[in-house]
Amino acid sequence: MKRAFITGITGQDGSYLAELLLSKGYTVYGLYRRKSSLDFGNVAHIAHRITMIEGDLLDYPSLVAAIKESRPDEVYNLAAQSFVGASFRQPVATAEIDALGVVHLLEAIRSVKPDARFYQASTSELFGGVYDTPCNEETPFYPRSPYGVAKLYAHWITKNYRENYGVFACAGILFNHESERRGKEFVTRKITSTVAAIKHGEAECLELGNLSSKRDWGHAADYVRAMWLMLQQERPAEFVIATGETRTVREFAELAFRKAGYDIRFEGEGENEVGIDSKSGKILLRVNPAFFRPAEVNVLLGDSSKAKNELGWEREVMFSELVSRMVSSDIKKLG
Ligand code: NAP
Ligand code: F7E
Repeated sequence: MKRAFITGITGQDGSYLAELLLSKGYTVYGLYRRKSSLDFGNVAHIAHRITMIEGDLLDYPSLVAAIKESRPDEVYNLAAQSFVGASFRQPVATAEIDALGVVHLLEAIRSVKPDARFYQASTSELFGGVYDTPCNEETPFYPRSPYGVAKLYAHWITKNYRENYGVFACAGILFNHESERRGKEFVTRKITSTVAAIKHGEAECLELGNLSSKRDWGHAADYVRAMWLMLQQERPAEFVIATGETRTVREFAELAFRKAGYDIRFEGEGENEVGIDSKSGKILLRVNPAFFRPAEVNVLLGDSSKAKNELGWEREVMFSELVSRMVSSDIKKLG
């Protein structure tokens, strides 16, 4: 029976990956952070099937102890300060966790279990300001946020440990992936949870920043399958994982409202743009400049041909179904 150690197990991807590995018969270990109120986040429902180990990416001794205890065949490093917006306000913490945290973990692996296979959660934010889309494994990087810059270090140190020390280290360059478990500060879940609140009469209006920003959005359950596939290959490598389609924030919001039974039309431009309910004439969506970023990544679109050819990876959840599932789940939760 294979053993896997997942950091970031309480987050969105960690929970889907834990479910996938349990279904494949793995013994699963997960790293959780000490908090004032103990909760296992997105894995609370399966925590009894996982050995949860307390630790922190910032704390090397706790990682050494975790690797000693779990003796993993596979390590998935999903832990991160993952919100781009917060990285502008907390650049140092973001760098410490997302960049240095990774070298702590790689060192712990190298000294305790050097034959463990390692997956690093790289990101399409590495491409950032690149306008030559779709991006693939050969596209040059140009990160546009402290988050992207920290992840760039993590990406290269992962490759470096492979080349210098022979660690079986892979990096998945994943484009945005969302789900019913997505944190509520990310734009998709902010939209679906607010649409649900409006539907239940608990909110009046959704406030967003840049509506014209474009993202390549898939479902997290499909993307964790790609992580696992990468570690089953003969040789470690980098892979882009994406849907190959891109939509604006405006399109996501329009569809989410439609799934909840509202037909909204957009009027105005820039900071004055609003989304109006065609039936009642009420303003359901407003632009609030407070949600704009100091530096924006305007468009992301990925080409995952390599993953299709070499891993046999395909996404199963289409954009419309992703939005439906998130909206229904949020409406149900409030109900
Ligand atoms: P998420 O829901 O924000 O989960 C992040 C996880 O990291 C949480 O379990 C969090 O624990 C943990 N964590 C944060 N700081 C830590 C620290 N210092 N030590 C140990 N654990 C720590 O993120 P996600 O969406 O699942 O993303 C998973 C990974 O993929 C992240 O590395 C993210 O940057 C990367 N990524 C995500 C996407 C995407 O679209 N979702 C795309 C590309 C790459 P708490 O529960 O205690 O906060
Ligand atoms: O923003 C715009 C915002 O915060 C998407 C993380 O998982 O994917 C994620 O990063 C877009 C941006 O995700 C609001 O300006 C407009 O252009 O949902 P987001 P992200 O920044 O793309 C990458 C691949 C990761 O690696 C990250 O970990 O939406 N936007 N109005 C808004 N964004 C937010 N959050 N809130 C708004 O009100």
